[in-house]
Amino acid sequence: SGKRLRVLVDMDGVLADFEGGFLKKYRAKYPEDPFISMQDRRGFWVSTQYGQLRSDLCEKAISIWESKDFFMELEPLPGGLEAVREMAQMENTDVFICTSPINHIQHCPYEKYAWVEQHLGQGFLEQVILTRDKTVISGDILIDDKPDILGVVPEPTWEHILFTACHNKHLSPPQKRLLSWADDWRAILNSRRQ
Ligand code: DGP
Repeated sequence: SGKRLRVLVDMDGVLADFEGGFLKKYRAKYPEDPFISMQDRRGFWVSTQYGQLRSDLCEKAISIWESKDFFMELEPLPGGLEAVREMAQMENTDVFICTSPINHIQHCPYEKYAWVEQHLGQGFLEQVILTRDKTVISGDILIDDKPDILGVVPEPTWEHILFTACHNKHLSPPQKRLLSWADDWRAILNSRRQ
């Protein structure tokens, strides 16, 4: 086995509980307004589904993740931090956290780095990639909960493994799935080693 394996791991919905953090803060800020339970979530874009529920709720949803401390205070998803730490220790394996910041730049990019430093340590900052286009990043595997990952490169080098989330669990995707971090992620990595 000669070559190193490069694993790209998404952050929101894979390592950090974006959906749970959103719902908690949305309900606290707008207690009189309707909300969408995790069970009823459909589609990647939270603001799109809230806008369909009632048109004014689109911008109310956006106000939540544009707020200071939203990204910093996201809870880690079960098993995710342990998995990336284990990957980082594996022989012939390089792991990077590959995440798209929102376009409201005041807090999100800083807080994503701060979250990684807090939960994985300062050394792990070397492994962070912020990009709005994941297709230009080369790797063997990308573990991500977004069903359609598109960009300027038509055939990215990575195989997309769809990480199961409340918004994608009803789909029949073309990709292999990782159901959670309790699922066999080690076998998925080994299947891409040569
Ligand atoms: P990524 O998970 O790396 O593909 O990043 C996508 C980001 O977008 C993540 O922080 C979640 C966030 N997001 C979720 N729903 C919406 C939405 O409706 N609008 C915007 N602008 N961002 C959203």
